[in-house]
Amino acid sequence: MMKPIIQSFGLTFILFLLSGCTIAHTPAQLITPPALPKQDQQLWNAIQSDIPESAQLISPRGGLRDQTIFQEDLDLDGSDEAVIFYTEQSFSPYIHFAIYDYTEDDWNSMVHKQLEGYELDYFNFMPTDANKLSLVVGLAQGEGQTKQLHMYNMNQEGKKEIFSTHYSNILLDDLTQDGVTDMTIITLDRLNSAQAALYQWNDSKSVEKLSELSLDPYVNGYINAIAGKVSKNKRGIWLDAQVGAHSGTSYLLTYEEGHLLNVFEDLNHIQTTSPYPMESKDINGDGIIEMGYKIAPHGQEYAMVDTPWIDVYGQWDGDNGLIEVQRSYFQGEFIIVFPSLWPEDVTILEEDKSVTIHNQDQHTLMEIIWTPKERWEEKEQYEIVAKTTDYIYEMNRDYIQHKDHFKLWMETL
Ligand SMILES: [Ca+2]
Ligand SMILES: [Ca+2]
Repeated sequence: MMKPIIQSFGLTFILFLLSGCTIAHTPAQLITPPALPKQDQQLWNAIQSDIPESAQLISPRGGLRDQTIFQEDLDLDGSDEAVIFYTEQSFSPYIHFAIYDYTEDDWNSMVHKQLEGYELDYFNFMPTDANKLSLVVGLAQGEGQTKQLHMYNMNQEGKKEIFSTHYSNILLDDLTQDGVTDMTIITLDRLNSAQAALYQWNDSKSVEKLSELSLDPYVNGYINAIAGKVSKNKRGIWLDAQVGAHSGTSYLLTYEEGHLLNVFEDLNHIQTTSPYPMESKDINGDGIIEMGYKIAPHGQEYAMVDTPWIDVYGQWDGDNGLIEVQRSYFQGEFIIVFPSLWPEDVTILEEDKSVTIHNQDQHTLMEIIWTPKERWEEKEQYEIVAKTTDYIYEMNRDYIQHKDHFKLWMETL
């Protein structure tokens, strides 16, 4: 009985070290954990003595992911508070929540409560009243169930709920670009209604809805929602939905003159749909989020599963268009990012353990082959570009100048 507990604390302890709240360590230092600064060791002791032995700290699915202990000065009194969430699966499915306050040279439990949810879908801090931090907690009752957002302020009496709503996605950003964090809530009631609503803390000390926008409710669900820079000068949200049997569509939401705007809503000439859904992301590392869609190579419109799809990423031009920033081809374990000088109308020949890309004159632009490790032999015409657990990947030396355009998929994550 003791062993799993020790293991769970051990893992949590490492996550704690990695959480980077107030302590940062390089991986090399983690091999022999250094003594924690006194205040962090005290916090760890306070948590261990406060929560049940079988408790496991949990990290949220969205928001401040990959962390289990959240340290911030919530009330701006100059000393940190610490927030944790935990479950005790063997006793109850509910999530518990605790806040510790650093006073009189030690950590003291300030709030310790059971929450009305089984899964911690989202957690983040949002500056609200006089820049004090509110807690934004998203709880789910289980897969596919309604999710509920609770927003809390801390005061002497403990936590006070200042706002609550059901949601599909929560995005904290500064869409209005006034320097104040705002919150966009996406809600989808499939086949009935879908909305995006933008909220901001206002001078009369409450969460105010600045704008609301109707979205298409005929989608299966959102696979991804990401807020940030969406063009050189504009912040926004790319919302990626799955539609129909397998397709995807993406919406770009921005804030213009006091209103949320669905940028491409009436522009049928812009490709924001894809035969398979793709997640919007900053694909080229320029700090701006791009949306992705798949296209069939020139003349290769085969059955869905047989098509050697090309992934295209487009960046909003800030007006009515998308600027293509990257094309790539993905196969099993690797990605070929197309050099910008390649023509648009390439064809892709997929064979057993080889891929060849041609232009329309049948000139080869790249050739990749792969061989199971145990059968590999050196070949004069090919150069090894990557090795995985099972395969050795080689590129035809005639095209080796594009070596950097071949990437193992794992390395792009
Ligand atoms: Ca404080
Ligand atoms: Ca980008």
